[in-house]
Amino acid sequence: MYRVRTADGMIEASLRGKLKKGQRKRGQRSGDQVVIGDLVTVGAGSGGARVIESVRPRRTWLARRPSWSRVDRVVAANLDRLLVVVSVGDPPPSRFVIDRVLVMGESGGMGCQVVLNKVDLPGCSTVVAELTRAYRAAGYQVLPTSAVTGAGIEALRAVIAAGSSALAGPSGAGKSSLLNRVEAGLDLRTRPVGRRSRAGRHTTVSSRLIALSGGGQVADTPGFSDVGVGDVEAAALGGCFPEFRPFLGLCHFNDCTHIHEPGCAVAAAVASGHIRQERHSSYRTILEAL
Ligand SMILES: Nc1nc2c(ncn2[C@@H]2O[C@H](COP(=O)(O)OP(=O)(O)O)[C@@H](O)[C@H]2O)c(=O)[nH]1
Ligand SMILES: [Mg+2]
Ligand SMILES: [Zn+2]
Repeated sequence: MYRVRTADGMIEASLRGKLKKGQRKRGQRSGDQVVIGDLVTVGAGSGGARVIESVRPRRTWLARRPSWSRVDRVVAANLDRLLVVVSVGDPPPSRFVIDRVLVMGESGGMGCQVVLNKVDLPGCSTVVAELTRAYRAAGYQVLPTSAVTGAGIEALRAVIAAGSSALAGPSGAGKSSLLNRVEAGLDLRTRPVGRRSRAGRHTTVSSRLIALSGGGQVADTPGFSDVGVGDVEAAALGGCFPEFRPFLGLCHFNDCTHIHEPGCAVAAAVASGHIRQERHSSYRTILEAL
């Protein structure tokens, strides 16, 4: 059953049988999947039941690759932005993980921002300053926050007050804690880092789009921590790095992979400091995995 928001309030609807065979197009519906954020039309079925009759093509999508699968699953559709949340300590941040999740958001057409959480932790100021500099240079807004002291929460609330957002990032980064801080009474479950058993991780099975009292909607989808990059073609990967974009198309070879080719404008931009070495390393690692 799906809960559908209509002009007359929330209703419950099931999926019409013939809808269940979706086309296999990147980011679009496949199998029997209708996900949070999908725009649907609902009609009357037999006995007063409501039935989802059609699903609009998706404007954006958020896909993840479950660790046990080779196929991506879209977990949310039509969201405006992806907030990539990492903690600046406990667990320590990984540049590669940030880049990987950013690629996931970029490839799904969402606007992305970086949230650096747990800035209350002692001794983190160097890391905060470094990450802030690096991701601003890449073209992203960077927001330092603490769910403990409340630092940056007002700014975070303002960011998500318009449109719809999802928070993604490693387990333990503080995504649920941040949302609880943004919206009193939300009461999402939070768990201490290191007390996470595999068995307990996927106990929530439903996803929902939460309407916030200050405006905006946030996706609450379980199991976001195992994010793997999928749903991006190797040739499109460079475009998922905003600071690469001015140089794409300027390489000597049309099919340049921006790794080893002579006359590569991206490599030249790395050499001249316009693109940071670490970001290019992440690009290379992700490309190899693809
Ligand atoms: N020191 C500190 N701890 C935090 C902060 N935010 C979350 N935590 C703690 O980090 C752990 C993981 O938080 P949780 O919200 O469950 O992370 P999630 O897996 O990303 O949803 C919990 O023990 C939280 O209390 C923060 O800003 N500062
Ligand atoms: Mg959580
Ligand atoms: Zn190139």
